[in-house]
Amino acid sequence: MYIPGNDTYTFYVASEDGTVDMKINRTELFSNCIFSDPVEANSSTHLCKGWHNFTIWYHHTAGNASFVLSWANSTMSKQVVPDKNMRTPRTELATLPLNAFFSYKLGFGTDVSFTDLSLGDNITEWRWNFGDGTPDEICNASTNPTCMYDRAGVYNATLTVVNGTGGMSTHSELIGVPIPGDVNHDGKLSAADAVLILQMAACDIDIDPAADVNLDRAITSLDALMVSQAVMKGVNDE
Ligand SMILES: [Ca+2]
Ligand SMILES: [Ca+2]
Repeated sequence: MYIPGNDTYTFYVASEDGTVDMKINRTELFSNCIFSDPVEANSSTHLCKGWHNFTIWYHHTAGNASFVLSWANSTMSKQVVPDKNMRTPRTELATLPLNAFFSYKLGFGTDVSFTDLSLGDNITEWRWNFGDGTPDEICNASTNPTCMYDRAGVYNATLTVVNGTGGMSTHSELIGVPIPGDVNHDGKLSAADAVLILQMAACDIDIDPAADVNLDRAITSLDALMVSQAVMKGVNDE
């Protein structure tokens, strides 16, 4: 499901007789929620803008099958989740086709954290390749790994998922890992980077994890000093 912006979202499920189980990013939002009459239940969670793995089971027991999923956030009043926010059309949700997918986030230093967002029934293997020449990381459960790259660069990371019936799906993304300290992202260290890091350290705003040069997970004047020293050394070497 595509979430249009960072916010707290309330999901509403309205159903007739039946049981509903719903997960977002593998976290239960509704767990075996039982409806004995046409009723509505709701649950809230904070979500960031982007694609999220969304799974819903609806077991219908008696009467006319009906199921409606709605949502609301701080700026949007309750409405049915539009089809354009669904990767798979509603009518095809009975069997989930195998679809490898992940998101990633740049962290401190050269850390990149990955989030598995693959969809599909009966996935038996998740095979991560971080594109840096290290062997594939093979898991038999969904994981959200972190890769610490040796150096800055562009890496082609790939996730392959395999299901119990021999199906396979692959998703790749090019990941630009910045040079630690290169906070203006121009591919080199300069005095401008040191100034920006000092501003981050002083004001604690617009924090860029690439500013953490000494990898202590904090942005301080020491990081700016290290960038300055690297720049000075570059000048002296020339
Ligand atoms: Ca720079
Ligand atoms: Ca630091």
